[in-house]
Amino acid sequence: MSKILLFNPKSAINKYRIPNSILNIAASVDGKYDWVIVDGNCEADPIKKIESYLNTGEFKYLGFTVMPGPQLRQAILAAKAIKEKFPYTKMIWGGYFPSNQPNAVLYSGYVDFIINGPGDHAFPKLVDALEYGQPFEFIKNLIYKDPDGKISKTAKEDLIDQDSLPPLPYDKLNTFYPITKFLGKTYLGEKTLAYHSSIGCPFTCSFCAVVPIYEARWKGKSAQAVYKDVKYIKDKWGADAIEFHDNNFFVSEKRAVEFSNLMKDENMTWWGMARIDTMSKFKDSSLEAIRASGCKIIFFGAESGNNEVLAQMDKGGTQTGNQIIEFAERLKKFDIIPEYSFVLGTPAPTPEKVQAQIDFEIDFIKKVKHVNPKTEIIIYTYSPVPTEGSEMYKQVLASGFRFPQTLEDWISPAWESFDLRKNPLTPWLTPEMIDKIRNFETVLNGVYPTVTDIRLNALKRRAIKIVAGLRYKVNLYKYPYEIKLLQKVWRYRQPEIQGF
Ligand code: B12
Ligand code: SF4
Repeated sequence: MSKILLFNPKSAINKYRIPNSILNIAASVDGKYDWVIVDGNCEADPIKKIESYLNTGEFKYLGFTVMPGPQLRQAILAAKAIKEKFPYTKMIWGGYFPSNQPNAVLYSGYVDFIINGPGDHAFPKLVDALEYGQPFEFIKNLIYKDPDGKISKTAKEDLIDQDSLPPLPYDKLNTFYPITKFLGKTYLGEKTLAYHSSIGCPFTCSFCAVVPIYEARWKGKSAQAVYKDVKYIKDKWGADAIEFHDNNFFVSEKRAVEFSNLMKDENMTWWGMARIDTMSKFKDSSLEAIRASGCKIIFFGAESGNNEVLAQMDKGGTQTGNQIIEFAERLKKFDIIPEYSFVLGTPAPTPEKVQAQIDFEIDFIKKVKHVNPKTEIIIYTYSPVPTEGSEMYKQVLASGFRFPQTLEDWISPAWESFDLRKNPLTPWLTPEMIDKIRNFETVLNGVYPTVTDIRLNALKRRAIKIVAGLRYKVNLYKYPYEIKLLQKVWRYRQPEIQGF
């Protein structure tokens, strides 16, 4: 029986995380097929490592997980090199990038199949079909190129009951790379575990890459199952903190509270992502239980303080500008730090309106900081996501903006910056507008350096704060070279580029 090689192309600069995407895929074939994992984050030369496995002649199936940005770059380089040297291998890509950009991926000529969304059932079924020469066209969550060159997508599978999934093969991963290598030091703890407890999201924000794949669906593991996994890693490898990588960890108040109650004596610190409107409805007792269990900081996509822009983004739910401010204030009482991300630079009919909107958000962010100075602010420049059918998508196309067509285009330097949400290439944003956003961010980060940067000590924070404080008070953001210099010298961390 042929073997399977699973590859996690390099995605993190220095903080390794458990490669959950391919670990889930490994779990789906564990015990049935022999598999190995190559993690680009842990290998100096991952292509050489992959070749060393393929040279044995035992491997036929290659599974790559791919998200946009630098991970895509290594995925392309590796896929090209491997397919040229080992043309008989079947190259299968999964993850957000191929699911959302199937044409560019399949027309590249070196990817054979895409798993569209969850691969827990689709991947083993596809490998079985290829291994035994059976038809694959009826397997759900699949995208492939027909013999006539047309791209075909099969039906989407209902979201799988997450508790029915096989356990993650942590012990086997540990034979390739020590698990402790993935339990990094963060502001949450000395050994931070990355865990994914639910899939999808019930909302349909028009800028979000989760929407076309999950179509407003969400499924979570039970609190008990999550607790069991966390406890296993804690007891076996000493994890003392958790980053929940779910798109929306707090969809269910009941699950969040149940989990918190299970965790309360574990002495672990944790973090997760949520929506402001959902959590605003949580009872005080729930927020207390969540904090008491070690949840110190929660990430919220605030996006905008302007209700019209929230509607334009199809933020859904009931989120409003007032609610964003009130909730930041409410969380103070529970000693939970809100980490708010804003998206500046959304399209508007005239350049004046685009500029006015940016100025509005800057003022709004200052109001949030005023009611709760501990609020962490992350500023993104709006980068369109091809969510066909949404109002925002229509506006984006009408402005003349076009997405790249080939895989090579996606990794051109300009598009890489786009993926990192730094240089959006959008026609309605002038260089001056982008400068204003970035300069405000520099000054804001100077006045309120992020708590997530464990390299900045109190003295350095204070020095930067004094320099930036004056500018902040008088709204003078242009040319903040002195702050940039200090941040460069002390290597300021940027969560919006490096990921959380
Ligand atoms: C962890 C994570 C990271 C980590 C890297 C993780 C790693 N592998 O080392 C870090 C923090 C480094 C990171 C960075 C970035 N990330 Co990121 N990241 C995530 C996150 C939160 C979780 C991914 C994960 O582990 N999921 C757990 C697994 C179980 O789920 P999954 O990946 O969906 O896998 C399932 C299916 O997709 C499929 N599948 C996935 N891979 C494969 C492979 C094969 C072979 C098969 C068959 C199937 C398959 O099957 C799996 C099981 O069902 C996702 C959001 C999310 N919740 O998924 C964003 C996400 C993937 N990231 C995203 C982005 C944009 C980035 C950045 C480019 C930008 C940024 N500022 O965050 C940077 C890039 C920086 C860099 N240097 O590369 C976006 C992608 C959006 C898009 N347009 O496609 C996401 C969706 C977040 C978002 N909502 O915007 N990220
Ligand atoms: S709430 Fe968050 S994850 Fe859900 S659709 Fe909106 S942006 Fe995406």
